[in-house]
Amino acid sequence: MTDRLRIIGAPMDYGANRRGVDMGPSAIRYAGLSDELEAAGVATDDVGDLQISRAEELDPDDDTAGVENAKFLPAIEDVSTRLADRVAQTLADGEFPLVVGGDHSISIGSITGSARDADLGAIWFDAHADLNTPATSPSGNVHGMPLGAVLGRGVFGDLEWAHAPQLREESIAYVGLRSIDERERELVQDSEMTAFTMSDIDERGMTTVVEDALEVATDGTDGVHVSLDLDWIDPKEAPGVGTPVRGGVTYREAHMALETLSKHHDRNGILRSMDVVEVNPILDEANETATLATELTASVFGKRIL
Ligand code: HAR
Ligand code: MN
Ligand code: MN
Ligand code: MN
Repeated sequence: MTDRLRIIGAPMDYGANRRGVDMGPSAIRYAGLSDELEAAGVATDDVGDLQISRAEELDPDDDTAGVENAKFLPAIEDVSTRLADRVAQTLADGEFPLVVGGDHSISIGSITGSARDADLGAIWFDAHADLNTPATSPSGNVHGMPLGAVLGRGVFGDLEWAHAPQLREESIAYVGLRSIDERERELVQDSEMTAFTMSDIDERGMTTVVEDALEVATDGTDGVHVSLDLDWIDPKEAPGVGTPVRGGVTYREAHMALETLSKHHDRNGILRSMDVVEVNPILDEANETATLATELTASVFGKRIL
């Protein structure tokens, strides 16, 4: 794979249920992301982090956006707008945007930027569906709402771009779903999205499921956004996440999945943008989760044994 990769740090934890994911970009860099990617043969530019105020400086209940039950929404709007511009600029410069988070609400900005000049598909590697809106969220945490946001379902107040869908439901596939709110189950079932749960992986095997997800995300699109939430992986192997859910994918399955993406990308250049989210080093032992995030990212971009 020949893309030049631009690493953009998004140390934001406004959308999470607890502090610590704002340290994700540091933890992932410390785990050796650039070196791993360079060793895989990919040229990387690390452009540092977006400027993001610490959560303590803000009021979580600020509702100047005119929306209730969405904590830190005005701040998340601001970061999303800036991140979208960064991602769109990266693509315009001919580089591949790799956004390192941060909680999963950063995907709102990554996807919006990546979809600006393209029809985008997405593969969502996650235990969770992240399809809530303020009207359905049991927590008010925006990391449970990024897909609701980019589908234009009214997560944001009067922010203009946030009312139009950034991509089509038919072009989105979940892989590894295993924790869903009751209201969200209906939202997923009533949508045109494709959901591969952990049971699908158990029954059909990871490679087949990822091939099918790629089919969904590439059909009629110009490229695919990969969103990798580390809580997709079993907490035994990825303990440093804010919302661990047992019964996740194994270390080997995770590598197999991302190597499958890599093989397809080598052939057809299908990938357009990626984010790596929800790494919380405070909850971790010896930076294990960030290290895994780094290895998996290198797998996507061509790391091979032989
Ligand atoms: N569905 C729950 C909520 O909306 C929990 C969301 C947890 N989200 C993440 N992202 N960690 O996948 O509050
Ligand atoms: Mn998520
Ligand atoms: Mn578009
Ligand atoms: Mn999750």
